[in-house]
Amino acid sequence: MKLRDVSQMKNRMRLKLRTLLDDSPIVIQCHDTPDADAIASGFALYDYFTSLGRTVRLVYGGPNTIDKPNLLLMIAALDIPLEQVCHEHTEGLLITVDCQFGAGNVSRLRESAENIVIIDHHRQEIFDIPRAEIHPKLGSCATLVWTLLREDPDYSLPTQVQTALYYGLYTDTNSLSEIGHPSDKDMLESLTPDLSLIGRMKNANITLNDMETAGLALLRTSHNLAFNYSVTAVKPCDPNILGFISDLAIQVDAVSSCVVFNTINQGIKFSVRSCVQDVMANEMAAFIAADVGSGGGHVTKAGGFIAESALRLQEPTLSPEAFLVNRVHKYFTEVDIINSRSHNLDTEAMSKYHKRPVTLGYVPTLDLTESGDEIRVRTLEGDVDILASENVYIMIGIQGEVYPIERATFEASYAAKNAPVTLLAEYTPRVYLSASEQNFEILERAKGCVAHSHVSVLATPTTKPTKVFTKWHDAGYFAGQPGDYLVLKESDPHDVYLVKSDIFDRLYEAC
Ligand SMILES: [Mn+2]
Repeated sequence: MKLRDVSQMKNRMRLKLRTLLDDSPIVIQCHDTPDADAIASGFALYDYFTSLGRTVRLVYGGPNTIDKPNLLLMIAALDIPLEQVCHEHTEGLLITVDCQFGAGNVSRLRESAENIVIIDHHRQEIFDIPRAEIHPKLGSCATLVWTLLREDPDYSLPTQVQTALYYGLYTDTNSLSEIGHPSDKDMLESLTPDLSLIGRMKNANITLNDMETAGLALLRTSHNLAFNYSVTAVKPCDPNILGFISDLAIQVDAVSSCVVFNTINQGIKFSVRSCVQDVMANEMAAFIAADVGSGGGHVTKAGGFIAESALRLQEPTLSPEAFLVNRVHKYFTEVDIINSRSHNLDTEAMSKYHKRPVTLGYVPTLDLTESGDEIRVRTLEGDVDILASENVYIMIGIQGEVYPIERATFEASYAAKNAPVTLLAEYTPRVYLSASEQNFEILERAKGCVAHSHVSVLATPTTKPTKVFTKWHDAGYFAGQPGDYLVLKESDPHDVYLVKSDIFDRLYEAC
């Protein structure tokens, strides 16, 4: 199971837009009651296919005609040829964006599921369509479309398309505050949108009704005294209100983490904020949405979406509101917390393993730039800034984790190995050099190496969600799901860490 999952997560797209050019006409469909992200994603693909001379339509279905002022402004100012259709039969290739053909939030424009492509960033709920590019960890579908477009070097994005994609990400991540995925940041830095139009759309987003809804929601916030968290249910309104309320709630003295949510578009949208070290907002958001949606973002600000259809399968009798409140409480009560400096783990019950000689990657910093220059490496876990010097190398772990290492330590611990470096990572770390304004995937310059000695460790699979505060990293913790391995070095029982279940066998073998 695991290897397949990992290959699905690779950030290289399986779908190539060039392979879709034989089908004509092309119909691109947004979800019903489209939002800025769906419109932006559809518009970018529309522009791409029309630039290659194809006949394309951009449509949405459902009874609701777009009436939000920011969306009307977006469509008019960027000249987006979006049409509303009803029960129409469409010929040719049908691409659903920001939604999945057959799901409840998108009108069916086709009897059979033939000749369909899905491009989406929500949790997968449709499994019978082979050409589906679904990446739930991305902040917006716009990011996914941008990644696909970037693979075609002959296409350059017009300013209108750049503006649309920027605004799609902006609105889907609570004004960019809940961005967590490195691809979202890559896109943000590469785009040059029309900022004056973005400014006008920002200020046409919330209605007077939304403002009143926010006021009512604040009155009904519930607070948990034992764990200092608050939960606020908001009536249906613009999702940006959730960010506004949670930014306010987290400033309250007695609130150290908070969740604000409402029901929209076939699911629950929620925002998470935290101001304490033992609750990372992005990890809490992922916990809340586990198995029923997707969540992520920053350490202090995050958000997510729960699909109602997935929820109904798991908890047929529970209201979405009750489900969310239960999950939040579970987050605080059902987690094992291990502090590596003062744990009392039963090492007798753990099994002994050796580290396998796995090829890791490394790059001497002077191979990238001049001494004294700043190197930024973008990883799934965040950006890592390293100062280039003769004595600093960069290590690249098998899951794409990146950290600096002193040259002397490297030479004492590893031997260079002439072998390709392959990562089991959803995102290949990317190097940004400010001095030369270049950026590229780190594997383009990485060399292989293998650890000298076979280190032996004690390990055991976890049975609960687990947070480990390691001795190496004071700023936060590492979080694991049940089944991930708790590992400690035999030579140093205070060196405790977690290894994901899907790569444990690759890295360790039983003694
Ligand atoms: Mn979206």
